[in-house]
Amino acid sequence: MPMSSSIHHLLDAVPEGRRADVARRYAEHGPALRACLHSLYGGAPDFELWYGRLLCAAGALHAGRSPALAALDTARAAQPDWFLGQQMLGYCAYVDRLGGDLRGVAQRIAHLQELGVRYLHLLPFLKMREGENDGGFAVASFEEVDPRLGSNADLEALTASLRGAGISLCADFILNHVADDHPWALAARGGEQRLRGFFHLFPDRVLPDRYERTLGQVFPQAAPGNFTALPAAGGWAWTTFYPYQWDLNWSNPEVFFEMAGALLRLANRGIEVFRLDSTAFLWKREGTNCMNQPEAHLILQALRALASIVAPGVLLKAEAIVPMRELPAYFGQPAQPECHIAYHSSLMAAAWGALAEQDAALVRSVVAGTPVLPPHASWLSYVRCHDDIGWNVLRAEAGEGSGEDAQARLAAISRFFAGGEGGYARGEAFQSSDPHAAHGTTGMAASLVGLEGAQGAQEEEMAMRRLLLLHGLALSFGALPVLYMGDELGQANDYSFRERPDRAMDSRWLQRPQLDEARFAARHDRGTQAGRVYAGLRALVSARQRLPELAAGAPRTLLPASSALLALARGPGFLALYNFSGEPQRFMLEGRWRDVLAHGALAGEIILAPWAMHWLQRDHQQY
Ligand code: OTU
Repeated sequence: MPMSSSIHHLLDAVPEGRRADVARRYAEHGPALRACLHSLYGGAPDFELWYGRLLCAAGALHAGRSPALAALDTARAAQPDWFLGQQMLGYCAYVDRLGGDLRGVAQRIAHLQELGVRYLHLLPFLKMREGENDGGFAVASFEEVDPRLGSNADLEALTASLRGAGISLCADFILNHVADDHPWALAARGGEQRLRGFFHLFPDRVLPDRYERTLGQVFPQAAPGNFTALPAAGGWAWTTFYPYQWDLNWSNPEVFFEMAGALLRLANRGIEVFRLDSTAFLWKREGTNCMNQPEAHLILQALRALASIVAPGVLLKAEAIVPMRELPAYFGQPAQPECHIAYHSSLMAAAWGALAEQDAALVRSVVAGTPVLPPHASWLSYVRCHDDIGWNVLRAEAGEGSGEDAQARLAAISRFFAGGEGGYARGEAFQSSDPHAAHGTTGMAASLVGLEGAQGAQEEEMAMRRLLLLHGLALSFGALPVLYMGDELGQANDYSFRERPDRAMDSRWLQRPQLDEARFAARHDRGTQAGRVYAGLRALVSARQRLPELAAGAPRTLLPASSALLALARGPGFLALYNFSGEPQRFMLEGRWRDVLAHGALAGEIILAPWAMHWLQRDHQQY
């Protein structure tokens, strides 16, 4: 279809004053949009009609953008680097645990500002499945906020207040699956053909068994296998995660149409960043693990192109917990961009691994192998999140050099964090009772670094150093760093999930506590553990804000150092040193440096205390 005839579909509903802008954006991103969608769905006989319908809907969705959001679109388009600066800092929390509900979250804005937060990721808050719902990752409606957490009006009020405070709201967009009580799943169960086509449903085990030969398992204990029997409806549904999370069939253009609309309607409520959940799993192909398929990337590129036309202020973030070599694809190509941001889960896992091994080798290998990103894109760095630390992303790095079997090496790390080897950690092995397998580790950061179990001031000091070391790396790596709620106060594991039958089988609940009000109230009191953690973290955040070398795009280099030590330079003017071991480490500085945290001048050989870190800025003063 020639451009001229498609553009009138798009512009029809767009108000006069915004048409030129939208037309210009379509000229820029329309070709990629069409090309991706044509590769995915061009075989359908009514493709042209469908594409026209999609553009009509897109125009109407753009028309639905408020003046404030349209202004944001313009501002972001003029400054596409807005999220890459060293002032950018994220914070991630569950709505109920941070503030009870969305209105309560608005009451926490001052706290977020005190921390320097500019980006708030609220874990799923859309209407969720009744009963078990994987912490909201089983969505029953993309169109309404869960009534327990508030209303759509509350969401719009919250995004407006956050925007006023300079904080962008990030929300999960769970696009791989819906809850089994989502109206689409209910209709499919009831036999409605159109909706059956939204899912991967099978009459018997023939195809499921063939797929299973090459599929992995995300929750091998709590939800083994990838297919769920539907006794009433007959047959089987593809359910990669829990049995009540039905995978959507993205090879159906109607799924794309509905999901793209859902995303853009949420954007019109003021959500600025979408965490695209489980992006790796969107496309199925027999004989593969059904992850990272080329078509999954085409879907994401099409969503990006559509958002760039309709709501260019919006950012897309890939949550693909996959080996590092698979990650660059999630950023796309300069001519066909995909996501703006992607989780660097290899860096996160490697930092924990290095701590367990008291050797920086794993993290060095990840830093060295981290590809340079296209412009206007960023990694997301983090210490902990609501999920487990998945060890399998590190298989390639763990197999390097050591001569040891990668699996055995990762399993040893996993055992360490489960409290083995007489160590300080108080975590658990996730979804694995086999001591030789490494799946994941759960637990709050404070518990994993030994703060929970620390006896006396000396042990607490060492645990605190380990906690700040990990935060220091996340903050200095060159990424959008995201703090996990409770970590700023050194909150420990929450063991109460064991008493709840709907949660007991999933130890990720260990790291999902309520915000501890007592610790929160004591955050400015350095006489308390919470106060000491908070002060240490804030010192790192405020130092970072003053260091343009720590922006996401600035170059990073590894300097030679002893094996336990990570020496990470950011350009010629900044050097971060991290001692991952309990033994002092020597390092030879070239030239004169200033310690930006301890405020002293340094030169020549320095000795890093156990688990100590330094942030150094080159001293240009002449002596
Ligand atoms: C994501 O996670 C979410 O972050 C989890 O909280 C959800 O349970 C899951 O999707 C289903 O919606 O596969 O690519 O190993 O790292 O489940 C990302 C556990 C995922 C998570 C994994 C994950």
